[in-house]
Amino acid sequence: MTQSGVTLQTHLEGRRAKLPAEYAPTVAAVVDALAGAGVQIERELAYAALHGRLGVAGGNNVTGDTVKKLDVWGHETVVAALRASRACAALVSEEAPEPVEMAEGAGQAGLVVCCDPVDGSSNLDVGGSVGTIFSLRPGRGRTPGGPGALGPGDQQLCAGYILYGPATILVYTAGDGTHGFTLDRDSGKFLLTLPDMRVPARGKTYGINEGNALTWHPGQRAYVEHLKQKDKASGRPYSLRYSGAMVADVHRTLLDGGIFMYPSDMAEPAKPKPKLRLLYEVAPMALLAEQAGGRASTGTGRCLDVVATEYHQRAPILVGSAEDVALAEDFYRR
Ligand code: FBP
Repeated sequence: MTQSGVTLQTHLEGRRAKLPAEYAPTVAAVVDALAGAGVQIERELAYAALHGRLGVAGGNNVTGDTVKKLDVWGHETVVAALRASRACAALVSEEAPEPVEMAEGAGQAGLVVCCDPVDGSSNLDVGGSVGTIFSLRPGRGRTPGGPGALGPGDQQLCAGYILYGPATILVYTAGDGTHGFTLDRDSGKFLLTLPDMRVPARGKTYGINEGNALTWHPGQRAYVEHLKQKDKASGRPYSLRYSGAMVADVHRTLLDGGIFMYPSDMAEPAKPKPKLRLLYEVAPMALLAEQAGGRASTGTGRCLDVVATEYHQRAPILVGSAEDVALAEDFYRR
């Protein structure tokens, strides 16, 4: 990890040529706004207990999760930052049942942002790592802007996450590789420390909630059993690493290799039940992984080929090292 002195803003400027000309300025403005929201969120995480902002807000969100006070606060912070950017036409957020339309950014170059303001909420009250996940799609000047979020994952212009751990790290792609920045808490600036991240072809760790094993597809179960078998040549057994926050688990996987998996609940084989949300969890992580030379699969196909038809649609994901994900898919086919 090197400290290059290159700021996120300068780096975004350098990506302009890779983006459709009309959207380059708004992509830079929105990522900058989300970075600003991230600085506020990372600060509030440190003070949440002192501000009485731990614990539940009461009620569930549209996907049935218990909503934490910081989920609501995080959502409102993201909404305010995106409105102020005047570059966002609509926001699809985990914490809002319908898209939040934003007249401020409804111009031709306005973007539709999909966001999980606080990912890993179950870690909030226990001091674990959490994150923010975002994805940017062209708004095409439509009003309402929300429907611009729907469609396959390849329509994403940009995707990223902010990891709130010992350090605060922002990782993004604008279709030209995946790059990581560390927050300099003194200046409040994100500085390039992980240029052009490359996922190792194969890893030594796997991440999955083993507690769900009885509901997995038989191929999924056989693959995880395979990872536990002793075989020096293939580096097995792999070690289990699972933090409870997708951002933290995917970040480790992009750096060290290996595979993170949240497969569908197949208790009713005819009605697979995935957990993670396509627009603001699965699709952005899939784009980041592919842009870093990795792979992201549903088990039976490419995550980025999954077409979103609903805002809070769910999808399975196996993401990480290309060879590990390919082998997992092979087990699904057997
Ligand atoms: P939210 O916290 O945003 O709802 O995210 C879902 C999530 O917490 C992921 O970050 C994580 O990978 C997964 O759910 C953990 O699920 P489980 O508790 O079922 O293992």
